[in-house]
Amino acid sequence: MRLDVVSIFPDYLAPLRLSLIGRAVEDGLIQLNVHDLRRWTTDRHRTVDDSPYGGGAGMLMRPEPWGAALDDVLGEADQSPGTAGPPRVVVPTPSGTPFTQRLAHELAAEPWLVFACGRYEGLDQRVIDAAGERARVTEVSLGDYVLGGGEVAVLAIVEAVARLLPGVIGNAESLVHESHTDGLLEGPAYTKPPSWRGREVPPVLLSGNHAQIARWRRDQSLRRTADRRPDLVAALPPGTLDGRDLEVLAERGWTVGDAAEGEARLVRLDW
Ligand code: JF5
Repeated sequence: MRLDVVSIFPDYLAPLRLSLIGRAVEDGLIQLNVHDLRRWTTDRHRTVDDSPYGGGAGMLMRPEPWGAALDDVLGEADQSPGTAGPPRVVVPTPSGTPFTQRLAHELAAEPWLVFACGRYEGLDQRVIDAAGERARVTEVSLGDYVLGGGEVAVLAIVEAVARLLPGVIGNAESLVHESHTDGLLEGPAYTKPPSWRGREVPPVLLSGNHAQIARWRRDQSLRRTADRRPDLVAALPPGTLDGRDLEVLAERGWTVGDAAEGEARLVRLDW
């Protein structure tokens, strides 16, 4: 996979040369190109920002350096083996579509990703619109908070995507589990020693009874999901839940609602 990142702080992307991703870059599984946006400025002060039309607080990124940068980077299509077509362009922004494990898998199937890191209040919309006529552009959000720029979001997205590439994780089994637990949070996990500072590992995990262990883990996942992520519980298809699942969820106030119209769904009775 080829990755290009355009940023006014290219050093921010240095962690991509470390650890798991660094190894994949060294091994040639990932071709990583980090570009300084200011290379495409033409004025004495290498300006990348300006004030927004219509007024308002903060600054925006001027379109000209971005236009020139994307012309050059997207123009390299024919020179890279395996990247004959246009890349997928990813623009991190709090107003983007949510980044999920599903989107990580989708991006991992692309041969070429280009990341555009905004700073200040983001990019002039015409940069996104113009790039959209030459490539598939996806504005992506990591969550409902505001970072100083897109760089840290790119680190997170690249880490989530790279570990899905064949050969990046030695142990392919660690990826299998993830698809199994679809839609529920992982519950608590324990390792040795069995007793630590007066705290015991739940005895069921030491029992050797695999059916009982699986049931206990599912109970823990359901409870944790109900406590922390009611949105995920509401999205569970009731048809995939057994009687014990419903019992555990009922402890947290969830029940299968009236299927008068459409599909049956979980609802929370709050009083
Ligand atoms: C950014 C304008 C980009 O803050 C983020 C972000 C938050 N969730 N996902 C991404 O990106 C940097 C800030 C302001 C454009």
